[in-house]
Amino acid sequence: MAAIRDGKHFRACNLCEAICGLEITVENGAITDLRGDPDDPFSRGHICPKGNALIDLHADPDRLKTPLRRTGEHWEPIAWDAAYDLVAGRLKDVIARYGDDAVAIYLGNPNVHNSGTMLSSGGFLRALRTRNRFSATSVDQLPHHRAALEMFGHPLLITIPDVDRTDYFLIMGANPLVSNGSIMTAPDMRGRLKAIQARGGRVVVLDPCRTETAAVADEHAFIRPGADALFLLAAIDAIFEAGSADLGRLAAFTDGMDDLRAAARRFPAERVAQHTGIAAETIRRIAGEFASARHAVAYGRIGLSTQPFGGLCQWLVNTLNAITGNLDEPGGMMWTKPAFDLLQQAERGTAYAGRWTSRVRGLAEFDGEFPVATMADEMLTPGAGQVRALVTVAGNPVLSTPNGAKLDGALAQLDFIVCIDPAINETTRHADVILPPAVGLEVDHYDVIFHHFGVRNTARYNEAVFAIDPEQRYDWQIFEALRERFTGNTGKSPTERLELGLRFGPYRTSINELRAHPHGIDFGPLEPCMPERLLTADGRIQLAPPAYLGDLARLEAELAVPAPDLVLIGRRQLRGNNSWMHNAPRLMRGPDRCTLMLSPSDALALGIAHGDMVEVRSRVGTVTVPADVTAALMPGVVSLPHGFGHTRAGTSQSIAADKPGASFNDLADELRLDELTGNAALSGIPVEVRLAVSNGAPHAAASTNGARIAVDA
Ligand SMILES: Nc1nc2c(c(=O)[nH]1)N[C@H]1C(S)=C(S)[C@@H](COP(=O)(O)OP(=O)(O)OC[C@H]3O[C@@H](n4cnc5c(=O)[nH]c(N)nc54)[C@H](O)[C@@H]3O)O[C@H]1N2
Ligand SMILES: Nc1nc2c(c(=O)[nH]1)N[C@H]1C(S)=C(S)[C@@H](COP(=O)(O)OP(=O)(O)OC[C@H]3O[C@@H](n4cnc5c(=O)[nH]c(N)nc54)[C@H](O)[C@@H]3O)O[C@H]1N2
Ligand code: SF4
Ligand SMILES: [Mo]
Repeated sequence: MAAIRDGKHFRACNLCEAICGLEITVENGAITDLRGDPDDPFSRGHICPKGNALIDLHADPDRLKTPLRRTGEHWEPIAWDAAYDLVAGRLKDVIARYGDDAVAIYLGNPNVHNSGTMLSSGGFLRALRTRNRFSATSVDQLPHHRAALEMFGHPLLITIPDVDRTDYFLIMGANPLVSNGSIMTAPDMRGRLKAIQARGGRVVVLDPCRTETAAVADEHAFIRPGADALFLLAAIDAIFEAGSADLGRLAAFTDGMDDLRAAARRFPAERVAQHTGIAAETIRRIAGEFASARHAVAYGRIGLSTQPFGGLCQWLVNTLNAITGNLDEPGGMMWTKPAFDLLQQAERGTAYAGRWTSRVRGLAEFDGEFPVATMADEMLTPGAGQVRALVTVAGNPVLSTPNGAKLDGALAQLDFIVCIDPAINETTRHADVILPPAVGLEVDHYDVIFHHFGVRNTARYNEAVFAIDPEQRYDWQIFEALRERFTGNTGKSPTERLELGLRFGPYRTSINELRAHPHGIDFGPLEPCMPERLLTADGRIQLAPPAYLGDLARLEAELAVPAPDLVLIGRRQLRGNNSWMHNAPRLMRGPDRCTLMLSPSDALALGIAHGDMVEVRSRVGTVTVPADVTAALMPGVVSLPHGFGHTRAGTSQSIAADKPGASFNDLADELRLDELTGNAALSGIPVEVRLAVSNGAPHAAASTNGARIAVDA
């Protein structure tokens, strides 16, 4: 479909958390230019290769625009109303026969990048009344939510690093130069890191991989996967022992300082050094530098969350910031005040977790969801409450959740699956009905979630660039149509909801005001907001919640266990987005990127040369991929990107299938969880690696750290 009008369109990119402003030029109904919007006060013209891929996504011939129903091995087009009737009828049948919990829901990551879904899916999903709700949260940021809830009283009171004013940025388990930042909406991370250094500050990276971010940092240290909680406790202990722990203004409304001090005492630097791979004096030096910096902030992301101690890690990141006077202070960890504030109606002391448990593994719910690592169990284990049907929205859990092969098998035996998704991928290929919404440049956009994670308070609303064809539907229309078939009524449109939220939000703004500022409005830097914004029952910060103190015994036990010889970690790549952008031609040019990175010393010991095909085996599966021998990897650690493995039959992603790679999650063990939060432990998986097919190159032909960066950038 042609663009709505010729001329320049300004729009925030919906692909990742950086929400860069884009300037899109349209002539004769088609895009002739797409670049970073220099007038966006937040992104200032920044763009990455994925931004341009919005053009490919829009034009993708494999993208569905009208519903499909399965007939045996084939897909058949079906009219929208008939599709809605069919979906509602089949779901109601399952519910009538087996009960509400027989329907499961899986919500994938692009949901949170899409205002239509964010603002309109709730009515239909609640009407299903199932407790079997799952999402990408439990393979991602669940530990952040848990820490926010336990310490500050609400899952969304997540802390955001004030990168633009800090003098010491400690980055653990994140690679923002490639991911473009996560739970830290901050376009142009390279520029923002350089600015820290330009004002005399330091950037320090702890990562088992010498990443693109590590390469521009002032200091990088290898840390053993999963050992971050030990490092953080030792750093906290060192700060207490040096007498420099100081809550500052927070002391008046914070509890638990003594408990924290006593807990950290059990993990002095000398005790954890060997396990972390970082010398005791280095731990103490970094702790001292952190405590004495004018403004310092510690930040941990995917590498800290998706590991067996993810809960402890995100708690300790917050406590390290707190005891050095860097919580709720400029240049430290802060909170946003978004124009559309999801916390506006939140009440103090509300329970959000542990209210019920999953049927098969007895895992606790959090914010109404179970850990996705047990979704297949609920489908495969017979008995009352067994899942028989599935609704997915914007997700590909076969590639994105642990033990994807098991889930793949579980999906194949369900009674009914409906996928609200524009692609036939490894998950949706199992659907009985696919309902494809209009996406990307076809939809109006306001970032409901990512303005909550911004390093500044900004807001931006942009209209669609392209009109939709008469036979296409917006996702909110799909949700309303399904809701009506369950409840007999419909709700407010997403635009009405957004308008209400903006009008009653902290800046009393409106869609019209945002329309008048198509580059976005900057409401200024983050501001101290505690204790006013706290939502704990007693209105105080909990520095040492009992659940975390209780989990320390599990961590301590780890100190006695010898490390496995080889563990697997993941990585992100600039030219992809989890599992779903491998069908964009401009991103897929160049070499095969689904390679196993391993250190030269491990390669030598295993008899593997650069470019050899190697077999990687874990408890749950085996994959074969090319080896990339590189000094960027810590010895004892191998790295594979996730989101590949486009090899399964019956998908319709022609470009992706050309360079299919292998799926990390065919190796990820669904039984490995952070036991405290239920988040999947995707990092640090014990594996065996062996040569499968030699490429004949001599062993010395190792690539270098530099070569890897060149491939990605
Ligand atoms: N091993 C390993 N596994 C991981 C991770 C890891 O680091 N390592 N990372 C995890 C993380 S952080 C995440 S967020 C998850 C992501 O995992 P998921 O949330 O399951 O997302 P994707 O696999 O990227 O699939 C996204 C789907 O959304 C569809 N889609 C795109 N845009 C829209 C839209 O606007 N509307 C609708 N309805 N559909 C849309 C795409 O076609 C695609 O099918 O993966 C997790 N899995
Ligand atoms: N280009 C691109 N951008 C993306 C995405 C994408 O797929 N592609 N995905 C988006 C999504 S959904 C998310 S959630 C964000 C994630 O954003 P980030 O958290 O920045 O994600 P990664 O780039 O995977 O960085 C994780 C780092 O953790 C390290 N690591 C692994 N295990 C450990 C460990 O045990 N300890 C420590 N200290 N480090 C460890 C890895 O080596 C890696 O460098 O990125 C988003 N942005
Ligand atoms: S960094 Fe993220 S938001 Fe910015 S252009 Fe790239 S994908 Fe889009
Ligand atoms: Mo994510």
